[in-house]
Amino acid sequence: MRIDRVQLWIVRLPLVRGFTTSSSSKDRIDHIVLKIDADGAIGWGECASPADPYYCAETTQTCRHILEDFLIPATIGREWTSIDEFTRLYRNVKGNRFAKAGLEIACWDALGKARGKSVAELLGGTRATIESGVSLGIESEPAILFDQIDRFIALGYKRVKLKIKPGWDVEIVGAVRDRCREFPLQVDANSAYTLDDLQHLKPLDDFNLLLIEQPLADDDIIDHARLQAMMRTPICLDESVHTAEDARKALDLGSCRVINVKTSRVGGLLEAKRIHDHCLGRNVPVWCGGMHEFGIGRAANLALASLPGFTLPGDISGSDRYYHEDLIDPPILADRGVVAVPKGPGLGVEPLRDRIECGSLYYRDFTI
Ligand code: OSB
Ligand code: MG
Repeated sequence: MRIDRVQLWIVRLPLVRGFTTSSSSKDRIDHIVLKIDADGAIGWGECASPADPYYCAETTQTCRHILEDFLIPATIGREWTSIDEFTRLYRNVKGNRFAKAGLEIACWDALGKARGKSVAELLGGTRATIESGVSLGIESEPAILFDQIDRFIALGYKRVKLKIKPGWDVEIVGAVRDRCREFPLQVDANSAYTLDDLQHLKPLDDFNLLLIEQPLADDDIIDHARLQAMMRTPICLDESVHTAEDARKALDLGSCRVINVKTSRVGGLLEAKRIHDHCLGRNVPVWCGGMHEFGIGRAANLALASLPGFTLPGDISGSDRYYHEDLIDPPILADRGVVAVPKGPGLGVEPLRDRIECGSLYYRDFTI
């Protein structure tokens, strides 16, 4: 395969509901959308980096810079026969994994279309449907959160994830646990704590949580190991894991017992599959996290989550939770908390050009 043309948009969509975590607050999402022409096959990709550097170091604009000045020049016009070979074209580019993921996803889509196979099939997926949970932000009032929880449980979603931070943790999680008894519940701190905050973290052990996601620093696996040794509840890493090697080291150290695999955080589907394979080999459960993806990135996440080791419900909710109108039509939706993995060739979704252009803040076209 060979990429002859890359089209790049920055697309802005307003969120149906604002989203607040311990580290950021947003009411709209700016993602880069990529379209590649490769040997006559079209591939779509999405960079799901946040616009601000509060979750990770990358932003929409750093992704644009790295794509325009390094990744696209390194790959356009070059021959490749596998995704592994494709990613080697930019192996000298350090980090910047959200940027890499956008282009890599587009290659999977084009490769699938060229071979008449879905990306899920190319990856070795075994599931036709995915169990879906919801990730609920920090609210100004507990009652607003309770209403959200009631609504999504009634819709059939399979588990609830609550964002926590100091001051919105033990009390609120306890109150939610009292309201929804046995319902699968987990929390995500987005790095809001240190080991000095044990008075906030230890009591979480009493709430029968599935896991506690990224309680400590984004660049830490040492203190997470200390914390895991003190807690019964499994710790799950998100921000700290960028590669399969990171996953191995974190598991060797005992820093976590579960991993949240995000296609975009780890540089694309190939590295995400490597993390999955490593965890499956060690009997470590994984689940597919999300970054408020538009339909393109959401479809890539579904292909990933079709792999057999994704045994916990993911953050791949229906698009209607996030957007009034997605870039793809029909949008990806949940039915009683279950989302179907697209079956068509490639990612199996078709973005609408007018929706992209309507939300577009920026456009550039690259040809050989
Ligand atoms: O930490 O998992 C996270 C969204 C943006 C950035 C980071 C995170 C999240 C979510 C929402 O939790 C996941 C989703 O619903 O797409
Ligand atoms: Mg997280």
